[in-house]
Amino acid sequence: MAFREDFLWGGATAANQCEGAYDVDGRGLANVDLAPVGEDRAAVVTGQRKMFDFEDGYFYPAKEAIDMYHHYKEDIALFAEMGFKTYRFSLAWSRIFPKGDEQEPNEKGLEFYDNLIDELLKYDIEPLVTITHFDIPMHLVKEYGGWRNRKVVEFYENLCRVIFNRYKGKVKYWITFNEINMLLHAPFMGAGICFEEGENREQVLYQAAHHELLASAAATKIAHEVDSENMVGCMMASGVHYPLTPKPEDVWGAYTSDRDNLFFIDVQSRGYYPNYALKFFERNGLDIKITEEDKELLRENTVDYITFSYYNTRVGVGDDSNEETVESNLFQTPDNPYLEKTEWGWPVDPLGFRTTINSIYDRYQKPLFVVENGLGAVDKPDDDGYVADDYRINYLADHIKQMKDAVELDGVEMLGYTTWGCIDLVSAGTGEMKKRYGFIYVDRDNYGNGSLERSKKKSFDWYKQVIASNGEDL
Ligand code: BGP
Repeated sequence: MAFREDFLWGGATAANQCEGAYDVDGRGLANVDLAPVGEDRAAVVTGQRKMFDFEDGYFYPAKEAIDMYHHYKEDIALFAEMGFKTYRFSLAWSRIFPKGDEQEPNEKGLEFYDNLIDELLKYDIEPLVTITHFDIPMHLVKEYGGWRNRKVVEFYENLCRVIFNRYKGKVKYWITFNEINMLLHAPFMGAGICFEEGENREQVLYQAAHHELLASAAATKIAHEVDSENMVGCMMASGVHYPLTPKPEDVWGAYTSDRDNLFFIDVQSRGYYPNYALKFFERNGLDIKITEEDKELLRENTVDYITFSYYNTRVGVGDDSNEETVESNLFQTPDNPYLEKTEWGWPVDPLGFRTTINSIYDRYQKPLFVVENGLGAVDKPDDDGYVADDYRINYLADHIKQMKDAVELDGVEMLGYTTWGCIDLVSAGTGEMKKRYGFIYVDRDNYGNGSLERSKKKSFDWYKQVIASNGEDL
């Protein structure tokens, strides 16, 4: 058997993409509520277009999403039926601290997570909790400038103290920031940052990055103090870069692009800023405020395990290249003609998954946990409402095979695997509902029409069998 007996099979979601109920039970407004579906979304999530309140003429999908807030029992029952060993979800910060800077949390918001966690435990499903998945209370964005402000580290610590104490003995696996490296690509979504005219973007971004790294180390410290059983992980959007050609400049370009992605994990896993980053700051005249105490905090509080999302690989080129790029998952990358693409133009690369897993494991030698992988596709229910999603089954089977090789043939230590969007939800990149990842179909369209009824797709039974056979029966 390739996978360990207690391998954690399951699925993953994020609060703002599924919960809805954006203003229920005292929840405050969050950055992610304000990302509309459609063309302007990209400008908003990247911080180029300020949207600090709902505006007419836009549809904001996170407001209701798939209303998991009111459907969680039904949804968890379906996860249990598939045999989930774990379920990865995130806490909406603004449910717990509606403004972010209060002293006392919102009891009603916490109650929702109490119930959700108890419901999971009822079925022996291990909660895997992302503390922040692209969300920050809007009050912290408006009043403090989001993660550019060091004060936000304290507010995040307050949040951590509350949840680690409250869920002590119930939740063991934590993730501090979803895809922390996305801060560089989608600053508003990743860190509540909008740019002012003429600002030095890199200065702002790397200072905010330092604050998130500090907050992550502080969270790790608090988690271990509250309960030594706690396991705290970091999380990156992964995918190795292949050189466009064997030309040394392209190879170097691919190498450094990988390193740009790994920068955050380097700090979280090793506990210090790598020299290449310090040199980069120096060369570009960036003045990143890092105190001696900060260095100590980072050094003493490295993560216990490493998690990542994997959707595709990318292509790296030399600085001198004029190669055209295409957009894929908010990254700009030259096309890889050897790979098939999804309906949204994302390359499909199962072997690249094995390469990526190995490259991360080689570098850190810590247990890995794949917490996102999956295929975003348009599903067409037949007359009976059934979705025969063989394309999704094939995609996942091909990727799981490669993960299996990484474990069985390469000896990578792997804790678990959660597919992204185990139930259909709102897409982070586009805000669309029609970009579906789930084993469970949700009747809802891009603009909020539909009954919200849940139904099993073909992949539901397939994944059930994968879990029951511990990954043998693909
Ligand atoms: C990751 C995010 C998720 C998720 C996924 C799929 O970057 O962590 O939140 O949505 O990508 O992306 P998309 O929803 O754009 O298809």
